[in-house]
Amino acid sequence: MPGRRLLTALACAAAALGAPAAAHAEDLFATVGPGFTITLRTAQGQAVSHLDPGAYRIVVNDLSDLHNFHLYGPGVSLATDVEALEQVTWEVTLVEGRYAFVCDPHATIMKGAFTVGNPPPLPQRLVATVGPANTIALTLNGARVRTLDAGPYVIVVRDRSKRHNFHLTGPGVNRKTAVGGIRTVTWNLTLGAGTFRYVSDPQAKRVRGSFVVR
Ligand SMILES: [Cu+2]
Repeated sequence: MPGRRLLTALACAAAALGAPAAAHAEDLFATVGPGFTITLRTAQGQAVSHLDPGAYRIVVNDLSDLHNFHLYGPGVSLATDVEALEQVTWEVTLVEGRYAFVCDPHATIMKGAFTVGNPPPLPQRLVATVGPANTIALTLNGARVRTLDAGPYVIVVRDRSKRHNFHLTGPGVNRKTAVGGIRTVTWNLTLGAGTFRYVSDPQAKRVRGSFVVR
């Protein structure tokens, strides 16, 4: 019976297509409430901070009518209702990148995040200051920058003197604020290997600094 054979072949093909995802789907457990807590854990009870890309089944327990569980990231945006208590199961495919989960009404305090695969590093935040006296500095977490790893950076430039500017030069980089103004600006830069120098142009011999990117 050709018809029967065709059906069997289709069934086998469907099973073969479905099998890899089913075989690798890992269960994760999301819980929000009843208090101001939100968690995503593995079957072993460990908080999720990093996962391999792939298929996951997430069992969500929303135990409060004040909170919800909202998961978002590349290709995923799923949320339970705030006003309802519910248990739902989400089938998701997580790809390389950064994912986060929050309770939407309390997103500043009820939140978590994890990486999948090996996403590129997030930019580090540097603070550049010049003035109000004859001072200039570039800092990372409050410490003066001497060396940096090559990569993406966000530089918040606080130009606090009309007599000065902040002028950064190095391989492929030449950015400056204007003399005569007081302002804060943000630069998004990718710093490659080499020596970088920063000065206040009106007093470039005295108000200056440098660092090395490796
Ligand atoms: Cu909440």
